[in-house]
Amino acid sequence: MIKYIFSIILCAGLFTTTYGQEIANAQIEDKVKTETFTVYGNCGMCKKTIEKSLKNAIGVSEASWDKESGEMKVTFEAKSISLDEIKQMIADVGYDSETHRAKEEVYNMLPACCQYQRPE
Ligand SMILES: [Cu+2]
Repeated sequence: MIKYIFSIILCAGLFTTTYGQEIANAQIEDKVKTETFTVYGNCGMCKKTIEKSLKNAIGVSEASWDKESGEMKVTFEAKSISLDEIKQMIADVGYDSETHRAKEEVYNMLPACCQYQRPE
């Protein structure tokens, strides 16, 4: 009888662990995000600079900027990098977003053709 009860407990324990693991895995997958936001810029050269700024960013698997719409699309792992950090990396190479502004001196170092109209 004791053996019987023990095996039931063991089974329940095993089930809970497997189930818990599955939930954990699903949560990790959930954390691969794709976010879209505006980055101000002008031309194809801006595109290169903006996209290159995230090339070596750990956790970023895809980054593309559209020069017509100014739309930046980034796919990243939320456990490795935050949207905030991503926007900061873009600002660090001279490009503004709605929430992160590039430093004046970095902006001024952009080639003349890339000196886009900055948002207020
Ligand atoms: Cu440009």
